[in-house]
Amino acid sequence: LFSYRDYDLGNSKCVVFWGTDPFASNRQVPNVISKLGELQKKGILITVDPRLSTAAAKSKEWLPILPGTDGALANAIAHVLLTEGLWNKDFVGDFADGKNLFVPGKTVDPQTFKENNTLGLITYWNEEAKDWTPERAAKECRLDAEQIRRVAKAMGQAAPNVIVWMGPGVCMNPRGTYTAMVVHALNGILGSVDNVGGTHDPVKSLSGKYPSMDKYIDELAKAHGKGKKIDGRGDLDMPAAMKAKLGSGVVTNNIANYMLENPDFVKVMISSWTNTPFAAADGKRWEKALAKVPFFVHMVPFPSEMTQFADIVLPSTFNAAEGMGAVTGFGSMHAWTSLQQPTCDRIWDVKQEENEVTWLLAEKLAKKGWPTLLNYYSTEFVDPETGARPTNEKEFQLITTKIASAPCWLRTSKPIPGDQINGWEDFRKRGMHNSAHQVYKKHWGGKFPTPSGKFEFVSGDLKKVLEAHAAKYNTTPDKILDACHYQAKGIKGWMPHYEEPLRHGEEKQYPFLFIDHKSRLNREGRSANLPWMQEFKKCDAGDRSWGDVLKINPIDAKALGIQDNDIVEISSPVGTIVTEVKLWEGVGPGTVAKAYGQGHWAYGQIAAKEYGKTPRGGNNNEILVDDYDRLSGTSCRNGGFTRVNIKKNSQKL
Ligand SMILES: Nc1nc2c(c(=O)[nH]1)N[C@H]1C(S)=C(S)[C@@H](COP(=O)(O)OP(=O)(O)OC[C@H]3O[C@@H](n4cnc5c(=O)[nH]c(N)nc54)[C@H](O)[C@@H]3O)O[C@H]1N2
Ligand SMILES: Nc1nc2c(c(=O)[nH]1)N[C@H]1C(S)=C(S)[C@@H](COP(=O)(O)OP(=O)(O)OC[C@H]3O[C@@H](n4cnc5c(=O)[nH]c(N)nc54)[C@H](O)[C@@H]3O)O[C@H]1N2
Ligand SMILES: [Mo]
Repeated sequence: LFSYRDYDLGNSKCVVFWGTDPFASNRQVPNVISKLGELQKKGILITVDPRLSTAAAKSKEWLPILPGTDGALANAIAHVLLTEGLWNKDFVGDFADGKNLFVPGKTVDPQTFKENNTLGLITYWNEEAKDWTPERAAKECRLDAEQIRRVAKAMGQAAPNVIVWMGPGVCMNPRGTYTAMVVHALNGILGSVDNVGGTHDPVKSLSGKYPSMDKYIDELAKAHGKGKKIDGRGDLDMPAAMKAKLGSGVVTNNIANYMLENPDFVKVMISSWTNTPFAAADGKRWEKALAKVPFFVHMVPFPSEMTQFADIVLPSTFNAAEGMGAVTGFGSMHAWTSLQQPTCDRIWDVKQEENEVTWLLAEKLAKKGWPTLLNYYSTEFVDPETGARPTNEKEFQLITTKIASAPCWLRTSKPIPGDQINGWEDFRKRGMHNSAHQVYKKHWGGKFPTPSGKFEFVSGDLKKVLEAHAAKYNTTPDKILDACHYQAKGIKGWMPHYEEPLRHGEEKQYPFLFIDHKSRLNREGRSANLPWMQEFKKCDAGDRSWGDVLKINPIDAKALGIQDNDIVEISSPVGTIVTEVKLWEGVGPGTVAKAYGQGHWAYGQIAAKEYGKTPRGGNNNEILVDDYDRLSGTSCRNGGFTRVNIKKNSQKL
């Protein structure tokens, strides 16, 4: 659940884009665009998004859901699939005598149903889905019951060649774990898990392991390595149980909170490729926290907001053109390892942070009388091809890259799965290794990575995690759930169910739900300093070039006396930004949407109107509240978890 999945788009008859817009963001935009024509011809596209996204514009059905209510819709779709007998019998199983006993509002005796690859379907029906009629969900989600029924039937008819593509719009909110479970449960009911034209646990890419550093770590470091982490993971109110392991999720945005509460704790901080004051929700906290760090080193190719707080800037390679390393990824039913290699000579004296700066730091430490790190690097790291050991940062960069990619190109007695590559020089020329094609039904027949080996509607791992966490704090799973702001009690704590959305801000004071979305031509918080990005900003549906607009429904605009191009203040419980307005029917009344990416105050001459002073547009992260889905440790940005107030402003931008 807690990772990206892969999708067999080429064989699908129905794709549901749910809280994701892969024609504009996500991992393989050109690939998804290239499949659009075929998908429209062969099947049906459905989008669940409170905003008219690119996917919504290209889909046959758009369900403009009220933010954060996705769990109710998923329950209703499950309800229709089960009552209409549209579940996939092959994957799920069937009633012993073949007669469908799923009747709205009626419980089913578990003895009467024989499950194949799933566990707990009847519990999910009895505890949850039986009461979620399309009419009930339509009210909760502000949708049309007939549309819900129609969409559910279309999904059921295409099963098992269906994809329910669940994205951050579903899960990146304070109760996202359970919403994610209900939405993904549909893939189970439809039998699309691991199936042709369905959704997949991605293939693993080939990568090599760095040598163990165990021998080089002294007792003190070992003990401290196991100590409390300042991001709060593993705390009572932050299980952060990624991959069902307690305290394994990294809760980056929460670090600022610890730093503010313990201002003398962090003495030295070194950071690469980050811009938390801009990119993290309620980023102002980061500005305050960073200002107090006695010694902060930022390793970046150009200055950003975060760099304004640095004591030293170590100019780094611009990795796409100057760096070297092995990068892994997946998509289109394959995984790959690609070799990032320099495409030009370095103009300035810059270093790659991970495999050059680390070596140079080790050398300096050795000169000061601490040789351990350098010993580790120069003894244990061996070129898998030549057997050479590194003697400087350049050689270290090459050898670490070769170790990390060796399984792709190093010929041994065992065959290499996927692309056949003959040694390092061949790999260097090709630049990448592709895995073999994904295997279908790889977890069917008891091989799911769950305690039962089945696709679990009632999760054994989540139960274990909650019980272990409760035991650690001498309390009960119910109390843990409460401390983490979930509504679940008892068995609901480890099964898919609907939770009312948690929203920050009083409705009276902040009447609008804020919808944050990515910008087509952005890379996260970067890109805003490119003139062409500004020139083509209008590629984001509803947006304007060189601008930053708040998109508001004309009905709301009229009530507020707001017209197109007016300037408004958008306020939330944590901050206020000022932008232009666009009247747009791509958002429903009571909700407003704005792309993330503008509002830089220190990011070059173009991104900011006046460097260091006046931003161009407003940064969404100045109004988004800092909160988490605490079971996973995920930070929130979707689901309408932040309420805002809109006020007309007489100033001109
Ligand atoms: N409101 C809102 N906030 C979001 C998101 C959203 O959708 N909405 N998306 C979130 C997501 S998914 C992510 S992943 C995070 C990303 O957040 P961050 O990881 O903080 O990423 P960026 O904002 O892109 O900032 C990266 C910084 O690295 C530097 N940099 C650029 N290229 C290089 C390079 O080649 N080498 C080095 N060393 N440095 C470089 C630049 O100074 C740049 O400012 O943002 C999150 N923030
Ligand atoms: N163009 C572009 N592509 C990118 C990036 C980028 O910055 N720009 N960043 C890359 C990175 S680091 C990441 S993590 C991926 C992320 O890519 P995805 O995983 O696809 O996620 P997002 O683009 O954040 O999409 C979130 C969607 O959820 C919708 N949404 C908001 N609230 C709700 C809700 O309550 N319910 C529903 N159903 N939907 C809701 C938003 O309108 C938006 O369409 O993209 C990557 N690709
Ligand atoms: Mo991301």
